[in-house]
Amino acid sequence: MIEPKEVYDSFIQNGIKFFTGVPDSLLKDFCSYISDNAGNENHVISTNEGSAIALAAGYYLATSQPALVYMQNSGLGNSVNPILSLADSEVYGIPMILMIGWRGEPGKKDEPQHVKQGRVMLGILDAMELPYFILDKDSDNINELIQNAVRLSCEKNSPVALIVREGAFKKYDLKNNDTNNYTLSREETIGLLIENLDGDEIIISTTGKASRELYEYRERKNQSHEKDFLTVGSMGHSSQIALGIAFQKKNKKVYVIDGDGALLMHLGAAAVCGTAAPDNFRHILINNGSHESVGGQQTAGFKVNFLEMAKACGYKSSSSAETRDDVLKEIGKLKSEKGPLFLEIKVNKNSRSDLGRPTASPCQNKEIFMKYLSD
Ligand SMILES: Cc1ncc(C[n+]2csc(CCOP(=O)(O)OP(=O)(O)O)c2C)c(N)n1
Repeated sequence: MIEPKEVYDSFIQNGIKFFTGVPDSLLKDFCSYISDNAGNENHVISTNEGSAIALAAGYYLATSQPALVYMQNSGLGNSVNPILSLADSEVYGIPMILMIGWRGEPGKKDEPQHVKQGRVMLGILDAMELPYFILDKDSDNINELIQNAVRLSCEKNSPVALIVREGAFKKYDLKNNDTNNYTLSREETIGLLIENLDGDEIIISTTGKASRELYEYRERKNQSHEKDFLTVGSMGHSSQIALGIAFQKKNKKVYVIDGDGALLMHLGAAAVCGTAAPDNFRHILINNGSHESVGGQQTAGFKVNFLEMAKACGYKSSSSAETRDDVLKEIGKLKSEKGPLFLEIKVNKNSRSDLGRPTASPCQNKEIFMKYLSD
């Protein structure tokens, strides 16, 4: 396995001194090493992989140095437009290295949302005419490989990808793992919400552990999953899935359980919710200030004033909760007031290490969900 330090040092030696991207569980150890060592000026955790490409482009324009953009392969889609219409050698020709975590590699067991993504990824890179190198736990020529990737990127004035296989990096524990003192965890909050709502609400939950926790809650309570849509992939899009339903099912309250990383990834969606959503729409942001599901890397979640943001976007009301009592009080309002409503619940970064995953497939989830909606 490769030491994150070795890869980081090699990037520095080869002239890559600026790092940005969206964290990935498969690249967790490397992302953590960057977080601890690059310094705030040289490392920006971006909200969206496409924004990270643009940030790397700006860095190059100012310094003539390529930057590194890291992402999970799920994020490749977000980055295709700025790769092809900004960085591509036939447009502005901006060199940069893309480090892409290979979820769903053929032959390896992974969650449904990663399987096709993993199978078609190299084909997508080929179609984009993007050169790539592969890094895995047996790679022993790291410096040479990185040197070649950087050289090629600079020669071709084009992004070049380093595809990282699962298990390539040795473990590295984030040292600057900022904790917070909020009393509730995300899982407790989800339980509290579901337990205290009327029980017939539609719930659209965000990508990562929130959906897994909602699924486990229903299992534990022996409840059906028919009212829940788990956004297992498609990070940042839960609110628009919910909105599409809310327009059509005005007799049902529709709740989005969102994450700060996910909301920030496609923040523009909030403007559509606030200005267009019908009064049955409720947006719950569970804010832990981090991408907890993939390693706890910081987001701008605790620096952004989401209440003002929601107001400015046109939500009828926006409020904040931190404690069990606050949440219970706010649930009362969610039940009685007209939406679109926005509630931010600030939580700690705790989660269970034995958290399970949905045993039903996404298609099974969809079928029972659609049946419930149509009844
Ligand atoms: C487009 C895309 N980029 C990255 C990921 C990897 N990913 C899965 S969950 C997650 C973190 C989500 O953070 P947040 O919404 O704050 O929720 P939390 O995990 O903190 O509950 C990330 C980055 C992804 N699934 N899709």
